Amino acid sequence: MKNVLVIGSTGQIGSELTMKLRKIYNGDIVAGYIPGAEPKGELAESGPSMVVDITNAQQIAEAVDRYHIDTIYNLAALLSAVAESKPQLAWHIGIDGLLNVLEVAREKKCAVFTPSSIGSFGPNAPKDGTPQDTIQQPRTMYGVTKVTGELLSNYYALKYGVDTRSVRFPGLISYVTPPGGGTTDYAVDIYYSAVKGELFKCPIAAGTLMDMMYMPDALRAAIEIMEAPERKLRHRNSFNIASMSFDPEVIYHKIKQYVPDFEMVYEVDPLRQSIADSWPNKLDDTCARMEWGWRPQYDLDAMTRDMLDKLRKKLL
Ligand code: AKB
Repeated sequence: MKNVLVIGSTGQIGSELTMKLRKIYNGDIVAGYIPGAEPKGELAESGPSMVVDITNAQQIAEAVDRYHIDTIYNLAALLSAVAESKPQLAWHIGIDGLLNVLEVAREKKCAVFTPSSIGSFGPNAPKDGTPQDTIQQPRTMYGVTKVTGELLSNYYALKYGVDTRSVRFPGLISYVTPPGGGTTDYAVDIYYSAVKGELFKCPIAAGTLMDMMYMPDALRAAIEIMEAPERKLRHRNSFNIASMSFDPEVIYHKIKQYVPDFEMVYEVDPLRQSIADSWPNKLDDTCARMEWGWRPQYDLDAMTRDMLDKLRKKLL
């Protein structure tokens, strides 16, 4: 049995992860949300939920006590482009919030998962085959909070024995809950345009490679890393994980194989482009493969077929 608190349960990852955790564990999987982002539908009906604002340590502690929580998934964050326009808020949620989670976890002996990102690197890291352990000098507030989060989580593991673990997520692609304010969001939006028969205006320039991943693989990674035997882990925060890397031309032509009339033009957004230019082209995920058996299941073709199929059912 496992009792899990998901903070940020109605966001892009949280909404799907909470449902998946409820399917595999028979304890209480608590959907933590902030007012204005209440769970709806199946997410609201299939298990407990309560207001848990990550910036409020008391609310986190109350949820942990009430449901005898043993694991916290901390998914509260601003995505990269939004974080650049609200850097103080990004820090407050990403780092002050994480400190609240870690303190509650220390006192109440919970394990903690806090995602990092490909955004935790920066222009000085090797761009191709970006190693697990390398220079992390991001120039975005998003990246700064991600590196700080990795270090802080490792500190709590070393100093207090808190079982903190995480992965560096690539851009995540899903047909369920849209992302908001990320640099990689174009790779989700492009499928919506293709299915709706609309011209897609791509905010990222041709030739810009970024790691991407289909949501089912990302959810599996978030669960498998927390279930991995601790003795096998040489790293904790955070593991590189990867499944595919492409630029807008590659995904456009892949979609066109299945939607021949689909058209795309470029309207590059300077903010998102500058962020993307500072990120890796492709991560090396050897350590995750060796230490806890990470293996992606979806490549670009399998993801594209599934996205188009699911979005047609959802939108048409
Ligand atoms: C973003 O684009 O901000 C995120 C990420 C890669 O961390 N999807």
